[in-house]
Amino acid sequence: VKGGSADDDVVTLRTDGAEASIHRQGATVISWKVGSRERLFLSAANKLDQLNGTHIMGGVPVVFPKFADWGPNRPFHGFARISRWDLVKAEDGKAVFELKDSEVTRGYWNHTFRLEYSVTLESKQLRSDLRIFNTSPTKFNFEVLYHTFIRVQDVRNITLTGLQGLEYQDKTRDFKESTETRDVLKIQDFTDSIYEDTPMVHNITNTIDGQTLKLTKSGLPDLVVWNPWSEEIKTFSDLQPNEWTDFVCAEAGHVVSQIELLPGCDYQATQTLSIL
Ligand code: TA6
Repeated sequence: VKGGSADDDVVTLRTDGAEASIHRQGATVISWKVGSRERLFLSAANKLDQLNGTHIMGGVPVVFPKFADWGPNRPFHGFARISRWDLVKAEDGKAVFELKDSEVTRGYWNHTFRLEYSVTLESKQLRSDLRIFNTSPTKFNFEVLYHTFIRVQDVRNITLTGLQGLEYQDKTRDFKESTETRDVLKIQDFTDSIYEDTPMVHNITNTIDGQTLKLTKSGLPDLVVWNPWSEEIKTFSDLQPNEWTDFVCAEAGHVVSQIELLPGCDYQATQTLSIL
């Protein structure tokens, strides 16, 4: 790979003092370094060499075609993040992956589709572009989300902006609908909120070395904010109990309502993470 390296599982991109690695399992970005500091959280509980079809806990998992619970015998957060994607190309700071329907996916969701996912690395920016093609003769509905684990030095010291006045479902209180009154959000307890129709840009301050991470999204109207805090984290076998202070999930998605895609049409979901 010009400007990087690739082995069977992981593609690494390097440019202008930045580096990103993407695992073919789920086309999951598992590392993004700016100024030689890691900006994404990856749980130490992961065993990347023996995933056996389980999802990677951390980085930027791609959630498709369903966010959260999908009913019995269907993988939580959809099948994209537990599928092995094909590497189409990787050069000059950009890696392109593809996932098409298979008998496995059709077993969960009986539609034909093609996903084309590109990850582009610039000196202080990481861009994720997902294009969803409906290659079937009938329309289908889906949800899509980037389950981004932002690495932070202490989740109690960050702020998140752009949510004041928005409706949100509070999953920690049985999906209770509320209106956000805070213009600057601090995470001070178990948080699992689904904000509807949020602005294109959200700033997460004081992540690493006091730096702000700017999240820009298009085709992804909603934002999920999640941190399990000290008790709930113990219910996750793929997280270590002390890791709750090391990350906040700011998840750009289209999850409050479904997207209907007509035959032959495609949908684009883009997220850009940049270090200010
Ligand atoms: O996006 C937030 C969430 O839905 C939480 O409710 C929690 O389930 C989290 O995702 C982790 O899910 P995972 O399947 O990655 O363990």
